[in-house]
Amino acid sequence: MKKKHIVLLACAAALFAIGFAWGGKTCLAAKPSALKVKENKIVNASDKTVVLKGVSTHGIAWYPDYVNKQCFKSFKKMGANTIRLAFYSDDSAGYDKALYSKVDEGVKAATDLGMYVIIDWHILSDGNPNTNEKKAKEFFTYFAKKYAGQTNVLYEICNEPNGDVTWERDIKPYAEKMIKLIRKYDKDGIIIVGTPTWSQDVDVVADDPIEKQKNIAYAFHFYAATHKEPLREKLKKANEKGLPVIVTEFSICDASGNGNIDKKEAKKWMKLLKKYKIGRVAWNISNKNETSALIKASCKKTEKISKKNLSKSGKWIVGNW
Ligand code: IDC
Repeated sequence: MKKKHIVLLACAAALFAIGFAWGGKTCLAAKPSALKVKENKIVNASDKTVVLKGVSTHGIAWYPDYVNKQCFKSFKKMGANTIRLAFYSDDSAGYDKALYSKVDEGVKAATDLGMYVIIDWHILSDGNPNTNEKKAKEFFTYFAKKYAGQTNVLYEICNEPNGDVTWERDIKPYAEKMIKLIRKYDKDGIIIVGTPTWSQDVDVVADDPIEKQKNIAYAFHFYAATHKEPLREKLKKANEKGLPVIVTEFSICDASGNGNIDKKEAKKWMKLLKKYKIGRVAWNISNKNETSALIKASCKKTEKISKKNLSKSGKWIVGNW
């Protein structure tokens, strides 16, 4: 072979290798790796910790227009790898089976973008998860059947149990039923279980976690202007006891979703979450006139949102998460 040919061959091989690596990379970007729970961490197939960082929709009954690919892409560009789709469970809060198709749209948009997506059964005014159990079963049968094997989908089975509800008597038995139901279809997807007192009492759950099940994590929520050191203590205790926790909802204002921002407390929260490599999903994708809305009230866009369209809380969050 002539020297010229060897050089040509080497160039072709190099180009092929570059193309292959690039193709591999785009492939990886399009398909987030499957997750599992290992000890108190969310990890990928190679046991590397994955920090879920993202944004939650508002109730999709009220703000359906933000459930679209261009909107989610805007947040991806600002660092999000996760979308949470909040489906309120109570009739008084917009429950409507016709909205299943919105969840499907949201899952597709997130999947096309290579993002993780949490399907959230958003109990709130119905404080006890058992209140709407029948509807929950119908909901998770539909979605677990549909997304079994789709590794970027996570199920959150009861947003925030509250009121006269205990872990042992109400939430744990509900969770065991839902896990059994979801596992009929989806054997591996991560299931996130809400915890007592608006998903705050992870310390209580850490003493009595669900057993003999894999890929179970627990929800922990905070609003920095209301929840401070005493709540961080609960998270620290749960973490020490080995409970896998994901912050599926937080903001830096008060627990009403409105009021003042507390940046000092917010910084303390972020420091702790980063230390523990705990995932965090910010409430909420809307331009509602409330502090927790991530988009400015004056911005009417529902896609191609940029940093300058964000509210004060939105700007702080994407700059500090
Ligand atoms: C709030 C919304 C608000 C809405 C209210 C009732 O921000 O616009 O009117 O719900 O549906 C939660 C809940 C979440 C709340 C949020 C702020 O999970 O649904 O959203 N919050 O109050 N837990 C703690 C705070």
